[in-house]
Amino acid sequence: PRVDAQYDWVSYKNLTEIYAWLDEMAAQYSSVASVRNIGTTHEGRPIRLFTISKKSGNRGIFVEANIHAREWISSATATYLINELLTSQDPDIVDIATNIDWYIITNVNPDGLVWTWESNRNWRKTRAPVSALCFGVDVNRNFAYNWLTPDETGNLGASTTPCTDTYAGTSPLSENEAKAVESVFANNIGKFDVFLSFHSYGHYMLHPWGHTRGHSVDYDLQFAVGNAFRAAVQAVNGINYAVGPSNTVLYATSGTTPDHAYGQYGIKLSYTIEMRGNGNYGNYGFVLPPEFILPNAEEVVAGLIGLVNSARTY
Ligand code: ING
Ligand code: ZN
Repeated sequence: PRVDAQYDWVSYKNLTEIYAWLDEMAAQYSSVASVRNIGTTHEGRPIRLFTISKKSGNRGIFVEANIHAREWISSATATYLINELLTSQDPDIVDIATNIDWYIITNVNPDGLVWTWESNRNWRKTRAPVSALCFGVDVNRNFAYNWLTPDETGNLGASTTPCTDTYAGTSPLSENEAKAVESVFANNIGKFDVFLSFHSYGHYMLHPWGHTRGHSVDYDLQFAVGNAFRAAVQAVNGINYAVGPSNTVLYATSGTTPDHAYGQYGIKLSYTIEMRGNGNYGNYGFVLPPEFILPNAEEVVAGLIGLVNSARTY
């Protein structure tokens, strides 16, 4: 069900529309939901955290989305998830909404999102000036745990060159967007059992590590729960995600949110979800047509139910 007849998952929404809708949902469901500012971008926009808590004593899941500006499906799916958690009568969704506290940042990178709407649809980073002629830090290379650390093959998985798309910034957590996400971790020590970073594209369910090819201590657990997500996604529309450690399944990275969530804060079930498309059929990559928002969001929410029910067995 929809509270706001003007807001749907048929078209992509801009930042103003998303933020207005978050306000509306927090007001409508004020006994269980709230939205607040957790930081301010270089261009002065708020970074906002939406929380849902229906029962005291719950453990939590922390979701962040659209850290990369052009990955519009990630925030569209995050708002869909919020809507389902607050309005669905489906017993599986009522279960995860009632028995888990949800902390959701739908838009880690508001400046970047506005830039993709107004100037360059393919923009990834923030919009802070970083050198003569260049803008933007890759917030997903700016986190502290093993920041700019090469893997066994010497791959940094990030860049020290300001003008590149994976520029890591001048120091760990140098960017306001990263500081805002960090505040959610730091203010909620021991709260989260699951951390999810929503991205596109490619149909991947990635767990640590990114900064090393070595297996994490919790590899078997991470893979098993990731595989439950994969199976539950596939059951909806047949999309089959690849599951595994991000370094070997996708590519080397350092300073990402899931490595930080796991390495710095001990959240074992930390994942990057690379949603639709796959750059193959129809060549849809970051510019995913809006008719795929709903099928993507539905299968990801089903995947999260599978993930939660798997995690509960460990
Ligand atoms: N991909 C992610 C990126 O930041 C990733 C992949 C993230 C791998 C986190 C490992 C850890 O490059 C996209 N599409 O952004
Ligand atoms: Zn991304």
